[in-house]
Amino acid sequence: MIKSIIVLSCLVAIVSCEAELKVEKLFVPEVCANKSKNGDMLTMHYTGTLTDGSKFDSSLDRDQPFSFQIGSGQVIKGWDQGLLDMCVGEKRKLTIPPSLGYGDRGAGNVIPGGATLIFEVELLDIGNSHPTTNVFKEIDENHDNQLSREEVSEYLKKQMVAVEGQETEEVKNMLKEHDKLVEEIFQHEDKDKNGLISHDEFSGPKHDEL
Ligand SMILES: [Ca+2]
Ligand SMILES: [Ca+2]
Repeated sequence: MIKSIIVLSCLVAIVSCEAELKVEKLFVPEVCANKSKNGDMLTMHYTGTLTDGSKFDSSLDRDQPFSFQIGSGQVIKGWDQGLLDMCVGEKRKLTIPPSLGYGDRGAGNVIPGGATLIFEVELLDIGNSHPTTNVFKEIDENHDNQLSREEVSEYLKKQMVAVEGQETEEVKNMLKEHDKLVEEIFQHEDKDKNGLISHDEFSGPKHDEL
């Protein structure tokens, strides 16, 4: 009787041990003013592999970072738990048991059921939880409730760099086309053609609460 209880508790221990998420810090930047917490919008690069080393997905191959809100169930549990308290620029290796990944079902035809997932991730940016609220206010540097060409231009440049994180061909082309883009925006938004986009004219998100 006692023997079987010990065996049972050992089994439980093995199961819970296997179900543990492993987080290895591969790189931690010296300067870290802000650490990720639940509700933050995180922008990451990641590469996911199975335990046999085969790669099933990587944002690097697409050259397109991935953004999501942490702690809201948008991603697998292993990510929600394993990417907390992380600095911008930090790199981690997550070893995620199936219970915190895609479970017994797997995902698509790339992740078999019961797979342990290994992710190498880099945190590129931590944003606030409502990145789309009041873009007008964000663009309006001098708070005069009008958007000038300079303000729109600066904002677009910031967005491009923030999204890509680095100067890719795409960003270079966009920067080249940048003046044209600003003109297009003004043609569309500056209804009375006075060279400024007023709060009423602006068609993007401009309210504090959606
Ligand atoms: Ca302004
Ligand atoms: Ca106007």
